[in-house]
Amino acid sequence: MKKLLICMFVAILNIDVAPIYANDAHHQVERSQKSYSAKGEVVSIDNAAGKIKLQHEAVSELKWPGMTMFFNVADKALLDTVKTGDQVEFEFVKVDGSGPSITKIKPIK
Ligand SMILES: [Cu+2]
Repeated sequence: MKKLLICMFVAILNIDVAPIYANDAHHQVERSQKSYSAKGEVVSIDNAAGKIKLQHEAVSELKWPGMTMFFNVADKALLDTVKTGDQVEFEFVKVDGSGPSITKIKPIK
């Protein structure tokens, strides 16, 4: 019984660690915000600014119509995985004050 209690205690501790991590600036976006997925086409890529312009389909969860717009990327390395003209599927989070930020993107084959 004592062992079981310790296990439960450890489990609770682990849960408590997550929010602390979420306050870390680098992990805040991924861990504390809902991400949305959509498909679109790469219109242009701005490596220097870490932005990508996508013509995306409607995102019903956000009540967004299809449109062409810039997205930030969580990691500039993501921009090397796609090129202008690619059909892509991507995931993004909404970041207060700085617009949507892509966390995953890949060409549709
Ligand atoms: Cu849009």
